[in-house]
Order: sequence, then structure tokens, then C-alpha cells
Amino acid sequence: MEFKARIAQGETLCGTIVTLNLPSVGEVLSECGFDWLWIDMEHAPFSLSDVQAMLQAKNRACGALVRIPVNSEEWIKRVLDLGVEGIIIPHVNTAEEAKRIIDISYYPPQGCRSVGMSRANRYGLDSRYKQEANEKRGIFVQIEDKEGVANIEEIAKLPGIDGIIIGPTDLSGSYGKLGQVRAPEVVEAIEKVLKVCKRHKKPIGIFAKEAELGQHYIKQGFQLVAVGIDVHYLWTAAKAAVTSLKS
Ligand code: 3PY
Ligand code: MG
Repeated sequence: MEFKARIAQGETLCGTIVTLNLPSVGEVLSECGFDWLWIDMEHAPFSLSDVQAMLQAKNRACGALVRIPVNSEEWIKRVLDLGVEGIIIPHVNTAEEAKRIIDISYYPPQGCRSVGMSRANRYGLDSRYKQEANEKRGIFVQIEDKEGVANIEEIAKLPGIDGIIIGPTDLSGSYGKLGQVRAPEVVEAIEKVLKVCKRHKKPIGIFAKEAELGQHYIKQGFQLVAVGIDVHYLWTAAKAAVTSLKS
């Protein structure tokens, strides 16, 4: 089943963040049973070609959401054309920003997305893509600033936004508690966003560095839960091995 349909059915989908721009990294992680990869162009040195190569390498049963570097038409359009299950737009703070994203991301008549031959439409061979893309591709915006939390009601209302993903680390910084994702102010903001999204039946996701926190978020009702980061998995295992060898 398509990724967006699984979300609509209320399934909880577990992902992980990918920052190492090697196709094999996405390939290995997609074989681990994650439902989706969060390919991170915001903080990692992925080129569009790197992302395309990773999409070609990964197991097809595992979806891919690509976080674009900044909220801009160029990135939205070019990343959607790579043929992804969806895009994640960081730091969205107002309904006006979200409406502009919808306009750029949807083909007419819902929006003004431009058409080109690309991997998304199998280089032009898939003539149905233009009709199906609006329904099937997911547009996810990140709430990770105080301003976004203040405007969550207006953003969550918009039907063209397929889900809200909280960025707890940046959110903690916005409340003067950088890195303290369990600080009371941050937890309160997370709960507010969760409550509003539930009221609007808007799928909601979040990132957790560790699986234990991810489990907590799943129990709270988060549906898209990204746990861990490739480099963090790598160094925690490597450090544990070194520690055991040297002790
Ligand atoms: C954040 O925590 O700020 C994110 O964007 C997820 O990594
Ligand atoms: Mg962030």
C-alpha cells in the first residue's frame, strides 16, 4: 500500500534519519525493517544526485521522505521530481508559509506545481503520475519554533498539509533550552501541537534520538516516529565496542 494511504489508515510508521550520503547506507537501513527513511538535505551534504541514488538503492518496501534544506520552490519542485513518498519542509511557522508550500507542491487545479520528465513519473513513461501525485505524495511541515507552535491551529487546519512533524531539538532551542527535549516548556509545546493535530485529525510525527523516547511518543499518539540518526547508531556501537575492548 502507498505510504500516504497507510498514514490515512492510522498506521504508526517508524523511520530513521539518514545523513550519510552513500546509497549503501539507505540500502542497509531500509533492510532493517524501518517503514521510512528521513533523508536529510537540511543538515547533511546530500546533492540531488545523491538522494536519487539512495532512492534507487533502498528497498522499495521502505518509504522515503526527504527533508529539503530550506522552504523554497526550487527545492520542493526538484525533490518531488526525484520520486519520493513525500517531502519534509523545516521551520514552517505560519499558515501563509504553509499555503505557499501547498501551492507549489500540488499540480493544477489544486496548485501550480510545474511538470517535467523526471524519476517521479518514470521519466515520462508513467502518464498517470500527473493525475495521482496530488493524492499520493505527502507534504509534511515541521513545527520547531515558538512561532509555529503559536500558529499550529491555522496550519493544522489546511487540508493540503498531510502531516505535521515536530523537530524537538530546534523547538527546545526556541524555548531557551537547546537540546533539553524533556524540559517542561518543551514538553508542554509538544503536547499542545499533538492536541491540536489530533483535534484536526492531522497525522503527527516527531523525531526521537533514542528508541525509548520513540516508544513514549508512540504511546502518546504520534504516528510518524523517526528514531535515531545513522551516524549516532554508528558511533554508539563503535564506542561500545572500543570501551569493551579496552576495559
Ligand atoms: C529537530 O529535532 O529539530 C529536527 O528537526 C529533527 O531532527
Ligand atoms: Mg530541526
